[in-house]
Amino acid sequence: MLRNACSRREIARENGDRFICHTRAAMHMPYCGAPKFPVPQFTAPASTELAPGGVPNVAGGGRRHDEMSTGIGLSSGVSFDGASDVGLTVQRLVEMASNTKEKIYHANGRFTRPDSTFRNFVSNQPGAQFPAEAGRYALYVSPGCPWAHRTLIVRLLKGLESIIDVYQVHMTMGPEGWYFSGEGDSLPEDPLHGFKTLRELYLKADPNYSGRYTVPVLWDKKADVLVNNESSEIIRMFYSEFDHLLPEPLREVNRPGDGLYPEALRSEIDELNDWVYNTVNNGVYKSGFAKSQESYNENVHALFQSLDRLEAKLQAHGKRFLLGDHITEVDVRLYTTLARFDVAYFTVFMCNLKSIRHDYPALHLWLRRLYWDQDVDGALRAAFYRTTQPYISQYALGYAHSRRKIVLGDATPLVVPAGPAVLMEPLEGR
Ligand SMILES: N[C@@H](CCC(=O)N[C@@H](CS)C(=O)NCC(=O)O)C(=O)O
Repeated sequence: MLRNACSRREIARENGDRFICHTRAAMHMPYCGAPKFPVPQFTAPASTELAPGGVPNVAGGGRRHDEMSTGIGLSSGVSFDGASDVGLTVQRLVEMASNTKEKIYHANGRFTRPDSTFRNFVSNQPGAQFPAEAGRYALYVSPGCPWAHRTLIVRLLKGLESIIDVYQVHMTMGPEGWYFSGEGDSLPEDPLHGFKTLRELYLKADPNYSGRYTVPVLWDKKADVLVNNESSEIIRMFYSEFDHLLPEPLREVNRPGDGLYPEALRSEIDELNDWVYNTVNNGVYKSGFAKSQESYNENVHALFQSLDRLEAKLQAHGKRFLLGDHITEVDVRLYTTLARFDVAYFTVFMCNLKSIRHDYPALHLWLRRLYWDQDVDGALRAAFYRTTQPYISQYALGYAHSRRKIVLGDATPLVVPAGPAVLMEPLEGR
C-alpha cells in the first residue's frame, strides 16, 4: 500500500533493509518500499558513557549541559554575545570563533570529548515520558561515525527496522558540521523539519545549546523533542524497551546467553567498557586528534596496550565472542572501532604501531566473523555486514575530513590515503 504510493523516483536509495522515500518522509511516513531483508511482523552509561550498572544519568530532569560550552562561536552556531558592540572588530570575531573551537575540541593539545547533553530514556513502563511505540522515534546518523554505527548495528540485531526510522546525513561534515546533502545515502533535508544541518535540529531542541552537534541523535517525532544523543544509552534502550513489539525470538529474554547486557555479566561488561572506551574507542581519537607529540605518544601506546590485552583475552578462551559463546554489547562497541582500524585509524589517525590484519590474529578473526556474517535469518541478522560494507570504502575520507576540520584547519589541502587495497580480508585463507 505504502509502496504503491511511492514511485521509484521518490525512493532516494535502496540501502539494505530500508528504502527512504523523501516525499513520504516529509509527511512523517517512514517507510515506503519493500524491505530487501525480512523484517519482523508486529504482534500487535567513566567518561561520557553510561554509569556502571546501566543507570542512566538523568539527575536534574534528565538533562545536563555541556560544561565545555561557551555560548558563543561560529562553530557552535550560536549567535555571538556582544556581536553588535560597535567596537567589536572582525579580527576579534575570528579570535572568538577559534577560541570556541579550541575549547570545544581540545584542552592543552589534548582532544577532549565532552559529555553528551540529552540523556532521556525511552521506556516501556506505564506512564513513561518517552513510551516505546512503533514509528515514534528516529535516529539521525552518519554511517561513518563509530558511535552512530553502534546504534545502527543494534537496531538491526534487534529487528527494529520497522520500529525506529533512520535519517542519514552526508558522509562527511561541512563547515557547520553534519548536514543533509541528498548525495549518496544522505537525505536532501531533515524529513521532519526541512532543516539542512544537524545544528538546526539541536537548536530546535534547545535554542541555548552550545555544545557539539553530534550524531547519533534519537528524536521523538510525536513530541518533536530530542530524547538522547549518547550512543551507549541509545543502544541499551534498544535492547529491551521495544521487546513487547517484537516477535518472541528477538526478545532479550529469549536470546541465547540472556541478551546483549546479561545480568550475570554486567560487572564484567561495565569494567571492560570503561577501559576499552578510554583507550580504544576514544583512544584512536585522542591519538588522531592530538595537537601535541606528547599527547599523541601517551594515547597511541595506551591504545596498543589495550589491543594486546584484548588479543590475549580472545586467545585465552578461544571462543567466538569477547565474553564467550554469545554476543554482548562489548562486541558491538569494540567492532565499530576495529572495522575502521586498518582502513582509517592506521593511516589517517597515525595509530600505526601494528595493524589488526597483520598483528592481531584473534582480533582479526573475531572481526571478520562479525563482518562477513551475511545471514539475515541468523542470530546476528547480518547486522555488522549490512551497516559496514556499504560505507567501509569511505571511512578514510570521513576521517581525513574531520582531522582537517578539527586539527589541521580548513585551509589545509584534503589528502585521503589510498590504502589498504583490501578493505576487509576474506574470512578464509588467513
Ligand atoms: N558520546 C557520543 C559521541 C558522539 C560523537 O562524538 N559523534 C561525532 C561523530 S563520530 C560527531 O558527531 N561529531 C560532531 C562534531 O564534533 O562536530 C556518543 O557516543 O554518542
